[in-house]
Amino acid sequence: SNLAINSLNDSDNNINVLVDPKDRKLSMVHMYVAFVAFIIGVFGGLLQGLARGGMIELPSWLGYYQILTAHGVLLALVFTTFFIYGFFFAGMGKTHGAFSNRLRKIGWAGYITMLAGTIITTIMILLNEASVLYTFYVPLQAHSLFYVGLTLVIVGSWIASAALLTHYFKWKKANPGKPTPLFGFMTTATLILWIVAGLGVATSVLYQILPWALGLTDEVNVLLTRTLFWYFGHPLVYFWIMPAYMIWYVVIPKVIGGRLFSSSLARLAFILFLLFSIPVGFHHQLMESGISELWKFIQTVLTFVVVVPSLLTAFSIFATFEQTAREKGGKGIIGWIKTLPWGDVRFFAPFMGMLAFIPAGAGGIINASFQLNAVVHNTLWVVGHFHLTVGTTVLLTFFGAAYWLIPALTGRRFTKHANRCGIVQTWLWMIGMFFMSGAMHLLGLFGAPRRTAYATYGDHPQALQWFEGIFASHITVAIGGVILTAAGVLMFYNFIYLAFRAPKGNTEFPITPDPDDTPHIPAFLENWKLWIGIVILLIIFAYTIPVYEMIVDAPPGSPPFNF
Ligand code: HAS
Ligand code: CU
Repeated sequence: SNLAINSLNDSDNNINVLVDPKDRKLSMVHMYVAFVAFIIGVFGGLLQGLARGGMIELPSWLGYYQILTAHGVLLALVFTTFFIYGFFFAGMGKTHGAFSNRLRKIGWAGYITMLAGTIITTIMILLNEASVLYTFYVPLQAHSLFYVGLTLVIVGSWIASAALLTHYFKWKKANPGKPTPLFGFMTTATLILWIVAGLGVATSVLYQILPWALGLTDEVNVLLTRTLFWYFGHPLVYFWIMPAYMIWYVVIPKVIGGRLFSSSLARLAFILFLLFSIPVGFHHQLMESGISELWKFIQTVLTFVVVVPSLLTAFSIFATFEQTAREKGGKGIIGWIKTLPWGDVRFFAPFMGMLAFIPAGAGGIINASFQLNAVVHNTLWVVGHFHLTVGTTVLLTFFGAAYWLIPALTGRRFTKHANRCGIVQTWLWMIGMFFMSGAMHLLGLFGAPRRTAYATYGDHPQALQWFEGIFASHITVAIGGVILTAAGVLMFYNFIYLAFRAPKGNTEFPITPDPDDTPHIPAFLENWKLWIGIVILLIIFAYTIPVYEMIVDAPPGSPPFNF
């Protein structure tokens, strides 16, 4: 298992040359923001777990909802977004050639706009002027600058997207008739999804929430804000998982010394994500009044359609593993698994993420099953669900990429020491999450609420008995949180080590060659106008009538509520 690590530093001599130093710098500045946000977010999570477990009392100047907001915004929004854009700039520079000076400048403009927005938003949260959680549901009201900051993050990401997309389409123009590299294809699908989704939340913030927070309007249509939020919020979770899937599709096959199983299947999965991620937001609003059952049902059905590309991904990745292992002499029905490079954290961390995604995805299907949602909605079960999906699958995959990406960007070597720390880090994360997320799922089934500091349902004996089980207990949640904090600190150490301390040298940027079927890809897969057209039709179909009803039969507007 150490073989892979020994060879990776000199397996390809021009590896760094292939990402222009200026592009590496642009990518790396994203990583600094990502990991600073990460470590602050981790400590937010620790305080919250301990406070809710009744183990500590928060000081009077620090609120539970304030920390909860910081934790959610810094990890789920800031860490992910900055990591993803940093990864995209590096990967597009590697697979489609260096960015032109003009496009790189646009990339920087996007980065600076996002950074400015992040700083404004974080300051408002730290001042306790924005304790509205990462979903900022109205009528909870934050300082208007909080919304301004979030808008800047979205707009900045659009500017950065313009640079990335232009780079992709320039390649396409320069190589007529050729299928585009898989990395660019997947980046493009993800960014189109992100831009179309962002329009929903931007509309809500600019036309509804901001005027109301500034006192220009007295009341706000709560149902409409939530609908526009989830029109964005569901594709948001796909905006997190799709780059993780990209790492599974284009990086992991190279890391394990194999080839991706199929290029057209991978592309089909990404087109399906693009088409079906948006018209499904109502699965977050199944328990809300004011939306008729028919439209909830239609969006529930579409939710089950968007499960399909994840199943295609599971198939593709598993097939890639087996094919590679058998080529290397792996035998038996499952015995071949032994030939995978278990000691290489570049494989091991994402693999553990994949394993976590099996129960995570199953939990998602439970959430989406209309009637079952009544049992789990607004309980800790949902918090358990997203700590497995984004908190484990996405994060462990991003960590697995960071181990080679950070040294590749800074011109350093990915050492055995870093690899060993990475393996320990991955185990700690999995163990911590097993306790924390497992207990959250169970507590949720017993009715422990989410988005609240604590509730014992008036000390009802039955509730107390359920909430104080051996495993299903807030103490277990807190213990898991402590282990996760240790894992988070270790990851931050790994980042600092790989960015500043590891010996100078080369680290491979692993990208698998496009599979053999690439030249035979059906041309329509690359017809972006067609896909954008279908996306718009699906959105019109799923949202027009229910949104119209929300506006003409508007519920009574709500005045603001502040903590
Ligand atoms: Fe979810 C709530 C439904 C996926 C994140 N979700 C949330 C929230 C977040 C979130 C953050 O329908 C909370 C939002 C809030 O604050 O209120 N979710 C789903 C469904 C899926 C799903 C149907 N969610 C995700 C992903 C997320 C994420 C991905 C982040 C990255 N979710 C819901 C619903 C709610 C919800 C309801 C609202 C709940 C409520 O009431 O509030 C599906 O897309 C999942 C499909 C996935 C699979 C798994 C496939 C398995 C794979 C692994 C392969 C393994 C390999 C290794 C290859 C079917 C791909 C094998 C090797 C061996 C050796 C075995
Ligand atoms: Cu969703």
